[in-house]
Amino acid sequence: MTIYSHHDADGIASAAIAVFVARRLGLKHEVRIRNQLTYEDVIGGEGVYWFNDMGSARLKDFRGVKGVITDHHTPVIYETHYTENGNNIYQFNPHLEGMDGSISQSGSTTTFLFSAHLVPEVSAVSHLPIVGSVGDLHDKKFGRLVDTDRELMLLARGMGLVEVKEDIRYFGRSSKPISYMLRFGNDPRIHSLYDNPSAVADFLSRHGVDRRDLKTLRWIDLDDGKREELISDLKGMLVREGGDPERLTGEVYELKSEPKSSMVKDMRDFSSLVNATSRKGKPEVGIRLCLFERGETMTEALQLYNDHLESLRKASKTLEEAEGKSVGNVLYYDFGDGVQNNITGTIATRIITHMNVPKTSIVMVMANLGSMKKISARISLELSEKVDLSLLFRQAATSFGGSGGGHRNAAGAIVPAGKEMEFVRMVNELLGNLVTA
Ligand SMILES: [Mn+2]
Repeated sequence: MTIYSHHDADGIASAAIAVFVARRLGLKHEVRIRNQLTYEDVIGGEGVYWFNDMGSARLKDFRGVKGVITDHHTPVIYETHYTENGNNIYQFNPHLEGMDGSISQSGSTTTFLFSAHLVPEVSAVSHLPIVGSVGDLHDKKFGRLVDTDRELMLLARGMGLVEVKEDIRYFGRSSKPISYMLRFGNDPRIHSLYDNPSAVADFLSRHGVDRRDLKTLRWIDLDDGKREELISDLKGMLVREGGDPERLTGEVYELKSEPKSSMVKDMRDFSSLVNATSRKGKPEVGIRLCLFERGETMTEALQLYNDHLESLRKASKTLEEAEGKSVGNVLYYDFGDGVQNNITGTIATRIITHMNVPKTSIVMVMANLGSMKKISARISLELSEKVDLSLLFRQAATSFGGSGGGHRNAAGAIVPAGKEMEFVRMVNELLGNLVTA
């Protein structure tokens, strides 16, 4: 069996579930992790294929493939059994059930649901859908996982794999010092602390944190009482600034098997570690982490994580110097060869999260990919209520001989190099038609 999967945390968690299933069934298997499926990838050969967290957007390009797609990206064909063009494919996707795959059911949740029918013992890795769901930010809108993602989270809790807590939802509870967490915590943003290290230091020493511990003390090192004290002060600040204090706290998930000292005790931290292994070209390390390997695997993963952070730091430097250009409601950055072409999505997320982009804009980040241009885009949750970015991207990209798709609020495309400006103009026009319609 050939297992294909997407290159982010959701894809790696899905691949790990598929590997678990293949091992249980005694199937020989090979794993291929992709940023985007190539035309060769979707031409079937000998044996069975299993596409995870990808495939649905490309079903029309499949030829002679036997196998299964477990995905949550917007499909091009709404059929569970697809037999055209010599294919024999079973497609499982929440969109076929009338659910929104961008919030209710991640790729790894879909892979897990399918797997549970084949191999019930897969519940031994029921923490993995959480890794994928939080990796895809499915807990962002409501401050907790919902719908099918939630059902599997409750299963993992029942299996004793994870613990669910009500706590602060800023990123880095176990991987970053509190000083970093509060400095860059952004949802909701506390203006008097945001990107203001001395204000953060004052805040923490007011609460009895020794200045010498500022660079090391993590949120999960604090006892419950201290955490509550900080949260109530932070909420007070939000109230005074006219922010939304309710958004500060919500559900967080912890891996029970990790010691408290672990930097990936918090599952969003775990998910970003898994993501980093893949972005740095070693997804097999992430898959092994997902399947409970530690020791040298963890050491290697942490090294890859540091390398990944370094790439992101370089990218944000490039970003600081770069100037976004606008065409109508599209704000785009073309980095050419200046950034790794598999982190354009990460950069686009960063721009829409941390820079003051109008809620009506589409943010696009471009990088070179051989003779093609890789384009990642994000829109605000508000705009995604009105517009499905995955459809815009697919329509525009295919009209230039490229491919595109994704989710309502996050999408990507690959178009022939030189066509990117026409692509930008077309997306802006399609957006205009939809918003004014
Ligand atoms: Mn996904």
